[in-house]
Amino acid sequence: MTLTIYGIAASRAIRPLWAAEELDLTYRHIKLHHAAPETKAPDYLRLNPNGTVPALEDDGLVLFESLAITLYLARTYGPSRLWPDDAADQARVLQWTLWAATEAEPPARQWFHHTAFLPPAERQPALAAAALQALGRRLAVLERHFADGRPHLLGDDFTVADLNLAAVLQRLKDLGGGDHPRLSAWHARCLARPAAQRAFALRQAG
Ligand SMILES: N[C@@H](CCC(=O)N[C@@H](CS)C(=O)NCC(=O)O)C(=O)O
Repeated sequence: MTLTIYGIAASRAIRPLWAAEELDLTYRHIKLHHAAPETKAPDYLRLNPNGTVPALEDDGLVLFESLAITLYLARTYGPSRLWPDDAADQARVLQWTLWAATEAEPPARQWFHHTAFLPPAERQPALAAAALQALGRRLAVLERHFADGRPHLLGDDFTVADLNLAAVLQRLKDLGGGDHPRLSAWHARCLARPAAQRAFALRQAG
């Protein structure tokens, strides 16, 4: 069966789409909108019981959780590319991916919800400000991490850890990234990759 990615590019499906582009994979893209009723219908809930996007099908394997999907694609199709060979580096990929999910994404999401996503009447500026403050501490950690001039999270090579964190911090400029030059340079470097450009261009294509 063809590798299939469910979810429009203007959703967290951008993460597996970007990984698939990095790995030059042939894949089927089902442009399922996250608000579409189909996401809550039995056929789709069999793939992702959460009723959210993305989901992935690959030769009998069904997966949800965007960052688990990118890790799977990197390990399966990218040894020595997105997925490092060395066990210590693999542990660092997991470290930064879990950090992206647990430290960076919750405040980034809270900020987005209370500045753009929720209807204006439901937005709480105090929660948006608290999210930015919480994020500031995390961004400072990253700025210090890049202080030695390393181009990517693990060192010289771009890995799926960079992809995961850069995608989670896709609104870095609005989140205070401008105060962190090395972090901003890393982020720009990741998003300038041809595969990232191809994946994000899918947002324009609908
Ligand atoms: N932790 C999940 C979150 C998935 C998620 O919440 N996706 C959003 C779109 S970006 C969604 O489908 N929302 C629809 C809903 O919650 O009903 C992941 O990373 O895959």
